Amino acid sequence: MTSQATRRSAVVTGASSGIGAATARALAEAGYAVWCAARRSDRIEALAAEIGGTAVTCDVTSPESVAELAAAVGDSLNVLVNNAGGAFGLEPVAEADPEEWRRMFDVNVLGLLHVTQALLPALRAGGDGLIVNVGSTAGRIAYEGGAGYTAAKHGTQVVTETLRLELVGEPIRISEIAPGMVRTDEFALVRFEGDRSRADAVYAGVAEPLVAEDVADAIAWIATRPSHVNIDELVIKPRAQAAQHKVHRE
Ligand code: 8X3
Repeated sequence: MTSQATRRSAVVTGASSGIGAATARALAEAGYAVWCAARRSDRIEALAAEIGGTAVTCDVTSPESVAELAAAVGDSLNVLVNNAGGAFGLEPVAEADPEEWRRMFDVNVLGLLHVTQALLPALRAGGDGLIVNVGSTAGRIAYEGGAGYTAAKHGTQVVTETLRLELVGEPIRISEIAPGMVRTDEFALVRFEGDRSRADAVYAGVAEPLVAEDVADAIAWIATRPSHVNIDELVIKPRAQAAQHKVHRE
């Protein structure tokens, strides 16, 4: 067992549920000391206790809150998983609520910016850094009703590419993982403001959507490649999803 002092460290945002919680578990399993960051303290405290990590209550949309995360993490960090994000609403452009778009840009793009800016010094100091941004297939395509979310996730994608250009020559790898259909407890439920039947309809008839653990496993794989290997982007979908609109339903 590696001692705490020499263990590689990771921060996972949005660690209170879904892909974030599963990623925190997968990285702990891979030997990382994991900082579990999210707004819901009770959930991340339980998770941190389970995996031997540390909980830090953090709202990525608040620079002050993110500064507290950076202060807790300290001088050195190896892996940052910018996972906090989400979709709100599915209205066509003609009827979309600008406030929902603002919230989506806030969490999926500006949140990523705040956390990345705050933790870059520690990633540099760690000497072998990795940033994994959790994007989406929604950052590759367009679909009806999705413009606010797809615009935000295209933002995640382009910020990732830009960062890779800007940091070349530094000991920091930059990756994006872009999941398609992943059945988590909250993603669709949050999108439809708790409407269970609309949320369930997203996955109706799909025998095996991805689950959070599938994505977490891929993130842990990215993190455990040798330091000179940068996985630029990894698109991951269930076998039943050939393309955004081409989903096999039984
Ligand atoms: C989630 C994928 O298809 O709901 O990031 O936009 S989708």
